Amino acid sequence: MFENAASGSTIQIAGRWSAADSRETIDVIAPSTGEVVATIAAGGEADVDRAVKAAREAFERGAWGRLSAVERGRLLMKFSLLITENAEELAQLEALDCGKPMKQARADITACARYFEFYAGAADKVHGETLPFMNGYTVMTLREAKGVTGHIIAWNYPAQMFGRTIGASLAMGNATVIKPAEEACLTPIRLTQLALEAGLPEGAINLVTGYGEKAGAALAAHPGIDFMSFTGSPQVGTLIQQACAINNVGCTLELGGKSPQILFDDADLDKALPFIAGAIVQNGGQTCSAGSRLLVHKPILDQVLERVTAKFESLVAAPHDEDADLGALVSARQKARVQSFLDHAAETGIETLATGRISPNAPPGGFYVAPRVLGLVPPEHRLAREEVFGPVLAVTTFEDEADAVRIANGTDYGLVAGIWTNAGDRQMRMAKKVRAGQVYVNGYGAGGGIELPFGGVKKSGHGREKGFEALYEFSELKTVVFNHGE
Ligand code: TXE
Repeated sequence: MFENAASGSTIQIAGRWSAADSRETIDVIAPSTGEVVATIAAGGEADVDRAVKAAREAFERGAWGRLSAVERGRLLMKFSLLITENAEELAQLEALDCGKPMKQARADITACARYFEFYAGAADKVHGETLPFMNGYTVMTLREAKGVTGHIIAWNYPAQMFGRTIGASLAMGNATVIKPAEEACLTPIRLTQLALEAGLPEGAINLVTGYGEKAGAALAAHPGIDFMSFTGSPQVGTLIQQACAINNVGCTLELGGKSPQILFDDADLDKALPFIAGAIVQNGGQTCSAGSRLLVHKPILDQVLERVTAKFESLVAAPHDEDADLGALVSARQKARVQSFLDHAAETGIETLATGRISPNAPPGGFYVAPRVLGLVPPEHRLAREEVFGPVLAVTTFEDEADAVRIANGTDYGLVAGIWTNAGDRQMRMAKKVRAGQVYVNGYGAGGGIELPFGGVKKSGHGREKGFEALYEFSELKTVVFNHGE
């Protein structure tokens, strides 16, 4: 374990590491064993205030604010290369802190490095336009940084979220303050160390570890923040938006989903089934874009169930040092939450069609949940409407295309959808009718697309991350009008 996380000096402000002003700490628990492995600072209002002021200083007067877009891009590229050099150490931290299998943790670190690579390249390619106007005028738009951006991220993909939100904001020239989730801070802390090592000026990234209700709430409410980026639950998303409304600043909210995989009777099942299992088992189902609902066209129900249940019965949850199908869930709280959904399913007569296994090597103190297939789940049932955030697939049937659209759109969420059909005209109709921020046709893989705009509609949130769209979110458009006469 690196020094800061062992000693609790996990708050980074203007190049300096420190403990919380209050000296309070939080124990870091490894989900795969349930043991305490580190201590982090429980930052609060005073720490957040110092961090926001440091970011403001870096943006307005410090070295960061004086860099050109080309120079910012070069530093982000150095940072990306340093992440890759330290990838194995980072992957081990991510696996330890989140309970992920090493294979998943390595993929997450690769994606994190790739975010900084993408945004390094993009930094000097975002630009304004000249616009036609009245004779005697020349009008141009400039894309400028917003200033100081606040970032509150979740515990399910800390390294990836750090990459996508901090990478995009820094590329635009903002100075940042990040509050990672109290359950999973280790890679954000280590990444911040590496950013300084790569030469990012002091104050460009400030990091305050701590609880959401204290450090997170203080960050969202701070009047020195020009824009907030939040990933987490819809309940907290509402609080963030309220805080932003009081300060009259914007925010992007990424709040999860109940994403459907829609399987028509003409689909290529050999192609679809690995994606269907992968999309709900990846990261133990603790993925905003998890394909947690399987909508099956009635004529193929029996053959689909036979194959899906066989697949799930072969899956094993195991500690992160193995090449496991899934690891432990992030916390005892999350395990209890998933269990409460399973209990509710049983109490309301929903059948468990398949159950995977927990490896005998899994320590008894770890937070393991065996993957499940539940069915048939009526579209109005809680299991078909609420985000379980665990390895639980809810199977529902549909009669025809219209029924599929009605059920797919019948939840409060709208993040991702998978459509499986070989009929070209149906592919196009469905892609247009399903309400989601991202739609996959004969595929599914929301996590990987660094270049692809990502975000939700309805209760899944608003605003877009990833790709160039994120750069637009983290910038302001200024219109400059020259009245020079004819
Ligand atoms: O989220 P919270 P939780 C969903 C998922 C999960 C459920 C609960 O269904 O089971 O939410 O997870 C910070 N002011 N998602 O309770 O509390 C907190 O410290 C400011 C989906 O862990 O929303 C952390 O950094 N910040 C989601 C972040 O918010 C506050 C990922 C997320 O925690 C705060 C995570 C407050 N008052 C959960 N309270 C996705 N979109 O992928 C907490 N936080």
